[in-house]
Amino acid sequence: MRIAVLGGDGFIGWPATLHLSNLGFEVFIADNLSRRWIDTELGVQSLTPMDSIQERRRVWREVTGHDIGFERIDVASDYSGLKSWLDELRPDAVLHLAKQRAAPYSMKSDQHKNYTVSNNVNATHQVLNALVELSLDAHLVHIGTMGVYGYANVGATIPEGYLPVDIRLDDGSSSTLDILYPANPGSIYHMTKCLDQLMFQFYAKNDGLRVTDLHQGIVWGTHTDQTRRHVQLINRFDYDGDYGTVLNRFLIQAAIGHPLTVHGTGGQTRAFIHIQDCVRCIELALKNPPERGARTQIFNQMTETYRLRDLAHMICDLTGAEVAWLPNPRNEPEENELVVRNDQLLDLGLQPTTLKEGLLEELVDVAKKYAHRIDRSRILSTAAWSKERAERLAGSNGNAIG
Ligand code: USQ
Repeated sequence: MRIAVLGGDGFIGWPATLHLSNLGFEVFIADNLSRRWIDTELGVQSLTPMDSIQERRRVWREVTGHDIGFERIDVASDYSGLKSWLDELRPDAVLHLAKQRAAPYSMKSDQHKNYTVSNNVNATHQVLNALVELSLDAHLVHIGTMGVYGYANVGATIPEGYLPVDIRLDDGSSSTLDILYPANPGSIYHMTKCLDQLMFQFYAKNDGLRVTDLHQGIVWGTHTDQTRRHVQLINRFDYDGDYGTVLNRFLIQAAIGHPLTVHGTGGQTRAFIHIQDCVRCIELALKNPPERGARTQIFNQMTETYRLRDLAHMICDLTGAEVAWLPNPRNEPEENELVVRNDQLLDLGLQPTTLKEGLLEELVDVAKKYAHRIDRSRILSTAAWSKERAERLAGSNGNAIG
């Protein structure tokens, strides 16, 4: 199978590329290297030292004999570049990760909101548009988010994308319809993923495109079997307040003796998946496309749910860390329940890696090894969801941290 990976230089794109290349697929990356530029903009760096994309590909070829293609293309703004690249490749599948993927970054300022919306929405639309224009029957696999469902306490299990609803008809009878689960985004970033869903719905219906949307939970971990093969194949690992995600952040904080930055009560419950399972799920999705003419196939790509304060306590028990209870910069329910169906990927063969399997310790070790690269002043999350929350944050001045 020939696969075009849009955004193959990122946190998921890179290990996914290696995983697919290792399976013997022909893999070609298009990436504008924006994640590296955003590091420069923010003045932070990955905890792990990353080589250039060219060097990474060279090392992979040396280690495995497999080539990975690379073209520097801005998927969101360079439509003709994207189209001619796809036309030349004629891939069997397109894996789409060419997104600004951080909720806090998307909420930092009006400019970051504009950038996130224009980049993310245009990127998805230009890919769909190009596939139709080129009459390319490639299976599009997109990394979406569990965040499209929101975190309201509905009291019912979250289904995989679609909700059967009874509609009361004018004659008093009723009819059942499967609708996209009501979108309930919690940030500008999550909002773009809700908009993606509508674009997929339209293009699957109107043009018969084959689309799989993977509604992914929070990814934790950094290494996969393939990134472990050489020190220069290492994956990026974000710890800062804009791009670091909660579990990886807590583990890094524990490793360097920083109190764990729990927002609010820590009563937020979220879905999680390890990076190794994430790349396996991508493989499973690629191998199991929907039929042409079918609706978008939606899989919930997560393996466990945890309440944040339980996670924090688990890490404190493991490492002796302490918790800092911080004002929450986000508008989100203080407490929520989350029960999620994920039968489809399990049925396809996913064997979940759980938090209990010793990988937490591995991450603490990675963090200790590279602790000298951490700028402690970049740990707190400063992007606030509203002006009122920004004032509260400024007032607290990070005082909860001893
Ligand atoms: N949180 C803390 N302390 C921290 C950082 C985060 O308490 O130091 C809390 C947040 O307030 C939030 C939860 O942890 O309640 C999750 O935050 P996060 O930054 O780990 O994750 P999120 O912003 O939701 O976004 C991440 C990825 C995104 C992906 C999403 C999956 O950046 O690309 O789509 O996880 S999900 O959360 O399931 O929507």
